[in-house]
Amino acid sequence: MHLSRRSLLAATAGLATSLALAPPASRVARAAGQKTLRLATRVIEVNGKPATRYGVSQPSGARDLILDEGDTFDVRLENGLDVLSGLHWHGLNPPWRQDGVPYISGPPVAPGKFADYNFPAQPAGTRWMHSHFGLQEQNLLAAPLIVREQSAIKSGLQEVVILLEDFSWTKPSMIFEELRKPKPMAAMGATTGGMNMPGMTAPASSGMDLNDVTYDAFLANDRTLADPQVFDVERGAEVRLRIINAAASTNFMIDLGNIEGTVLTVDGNPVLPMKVRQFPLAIAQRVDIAMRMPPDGAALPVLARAEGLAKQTGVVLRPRGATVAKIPETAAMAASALTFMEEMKLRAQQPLASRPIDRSVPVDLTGNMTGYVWGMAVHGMEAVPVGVEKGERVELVMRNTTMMAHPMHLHGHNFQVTEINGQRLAGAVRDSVLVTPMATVKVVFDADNPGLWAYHCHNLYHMEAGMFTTVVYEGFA
Ligand SMILES: [Cu+2]
Repeated sequence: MHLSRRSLLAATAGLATSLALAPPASRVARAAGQKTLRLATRVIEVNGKPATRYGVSQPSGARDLILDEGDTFDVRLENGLDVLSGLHWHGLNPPWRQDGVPYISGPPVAPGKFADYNFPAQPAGTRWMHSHFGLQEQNLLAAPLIVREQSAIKSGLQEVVILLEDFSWTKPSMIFEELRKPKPMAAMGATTGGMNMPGMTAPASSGMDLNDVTYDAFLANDRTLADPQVFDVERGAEVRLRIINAAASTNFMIDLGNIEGTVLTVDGNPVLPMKVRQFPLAIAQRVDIAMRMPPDGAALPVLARAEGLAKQTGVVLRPRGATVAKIPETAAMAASALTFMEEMKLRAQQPLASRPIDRSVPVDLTGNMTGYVWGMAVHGMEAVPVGVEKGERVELVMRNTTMMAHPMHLHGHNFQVTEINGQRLAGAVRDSVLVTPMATVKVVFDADNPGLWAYHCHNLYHMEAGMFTTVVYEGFA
């Protein structure tokens, strides 16, 4: 673990370990109405070969945890793995002790033990859950967590949940080790151990670096386009897609082909309807898109292309009787780099109340590929937390000083995007925003959930290499 993160954790370790989240295991009965999630290994098939990976499922075998708006999040998490683990409820705003981040909100869950969670399942929308322990997320320990909006329930639309992931046959620890090996400038651009060096996937002149890791496959609901999931839908019906980017370090471009869909929410939060055929989905982000099946009854693919690459994954929507054509895993053209074009157009349907900013915090995103060292400098200082007081309107001014894009995620709060590269906007309410190379993005949030919250880059390897800090309320440090 990176030094800055370790020193940060040292400051809070005493607090975190003294407050056990769950009572002693095996002596406590399961409460009525409680749902059980179990972490265990599972075998999936990737391009004809079996892969043993982590996973989460319910006693029914279901992967997706689906609740209704207004429900209580009443969950027992059992760790059936032989390693310390846990799940974070990404996009929900629980009390901080139930956020599922080891050593920040509480201890990890030991093998054979469990932890109980009980809080209002809010805000409603497309959320997800994933391990926040080490590199387990790259081991596919992630799943959809949907709190269906009353409006979605009433609409009666069929819902199609798509979880996107990046897959490698190489162990996550090996991928990270390879990334951290010193890279002499002369070797830049040469392929080393399956890693992409700067310049490999972006025009040489831009100096931008899109992908650190070369993946073996991209998955949609654990499957590749060699054998995609096929959803049965009604001819001409309107369908609500809930798409989740659960990849460890891949941004995607969602591609609806010739069909125009309507963006309903981003990161689970309603936006003014926006018509799209393509939509960028950075790591950890979600988008809900309503799309109508064509009257001719043809099957439709919903595709996701990895940023900077022609490789794609996806699912198929199939009306009764339609034939499903084979979809190539490589598109005709590479997806371009994600930009702010769509983000600039998004408008929150429920913007934050208008009020002055009480605290503006400069957060520089720092690092370089040569040493694979990443960081967050708060008020110009590395390895210090963002201090806030309850009741404040807080602005985070994220300035990316690097040539990579960083999907920045704040726990326990949803923020509103208010400025991109100097241009003011009443942008989307989100929990994860992509800050492209050398860009500055401002977001605001209301400090209404006291505690100690993770605030980090959601590129798993950037986070592991130090791009991680906390938001700490007065009285909680
Ligand atoms: Cu990053």
